[in-house]
Amino acid sequence: MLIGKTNGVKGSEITPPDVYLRRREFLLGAAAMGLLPAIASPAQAARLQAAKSQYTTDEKITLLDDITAYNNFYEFGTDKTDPAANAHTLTTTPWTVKIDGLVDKPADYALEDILKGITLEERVYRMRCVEGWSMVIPWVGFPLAEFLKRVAPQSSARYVAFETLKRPSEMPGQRGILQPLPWPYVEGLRLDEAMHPLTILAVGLYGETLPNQNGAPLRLVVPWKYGFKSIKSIVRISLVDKEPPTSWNLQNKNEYGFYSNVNPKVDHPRWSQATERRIGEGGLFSKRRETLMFNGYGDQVASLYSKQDLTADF
Ligand SMILES: Nc1nc2c(c(=O)[nH]1)N[C@H]1C(S)=C(S)[C@@H](COP(=O)(O)O)O[C@H]1N2
Ligand SMILES: [Mo]
Repeated sequence: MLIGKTNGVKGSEITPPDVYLRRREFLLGAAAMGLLPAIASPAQAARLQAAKSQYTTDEKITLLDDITAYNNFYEFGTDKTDPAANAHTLTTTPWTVKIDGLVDKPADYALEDILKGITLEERVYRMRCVEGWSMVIPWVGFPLAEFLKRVAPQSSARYVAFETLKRPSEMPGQRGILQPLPWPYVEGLRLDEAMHPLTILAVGLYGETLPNQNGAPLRLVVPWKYGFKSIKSIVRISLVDKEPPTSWNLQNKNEYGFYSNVNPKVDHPRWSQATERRIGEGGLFSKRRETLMFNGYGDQVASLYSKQDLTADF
């Protein structure tokens, strides 16, 4: 994975947390009154709940301007600032997600139909990039398990494969001669990981519709794994019986495994994974934080891997 420039974080255009909180109150209120068309539809927005639960960290939330200005989304370029500069060209309506493979209800689902009857929740998750930085992001989304149950996986299904849009006309990173990854971007989870209550599909952040650079209109969020597992702008979800290919593993199998659980004790071949830099915390010279096993979600997910050697299954 390319290590991009580290000086792209904007500190000037900040949204102070108290302004965000007030705005969020407003947004949730507006949503309840049906005034907010931002998240999918007013009816959806009305169901948005700010859930305080075991799935929400109370760590300081990263500023909106950092979450939307410092991104990885190689379809729009490999620099951290490229997605914010280029992703506005992506058309996200209409949006269809193909569900296929080992399911009883395969279909091309319109995003609105996926969201029908679903309660959106806000969940504040720590996110850790394999490159050594982290953020705390207030996602708006719903458990992937809820949607998977609706499409009825067959008993032979063992894994879930995900695919991002491939549309070179709107994705400059997919044009030209030198491309950093094979397209479409693909990812995968074991079925038990996909069904885990921490695993969500996100449609928004900071109480608003997902910005394009963060993976609009629908992206996966798996907070105990390195960021690249959280695939953006999903157009296909397939239930399969074998471990599916994943983009970074295809690009370099010695550096990126299928599991990619955050693990301070298993270093990347070219750098340590023991510490991280929290985006927004005083820039390059501020103290790095210790990285936590499973990104701090060990109590909830360690049991999924009790029979595995995580040095071999990295
Ligand atoms: N389709 C797609 N999904 C992707 C990526 C990508 O390049 N393309 N980058 C991944 C990586 S490496 C990270 S760290 C996260 C970043 O998500 P964020 O920009 O919302 O913080 O998205 C992940 N999902
Ligand atoms: Mo990442």
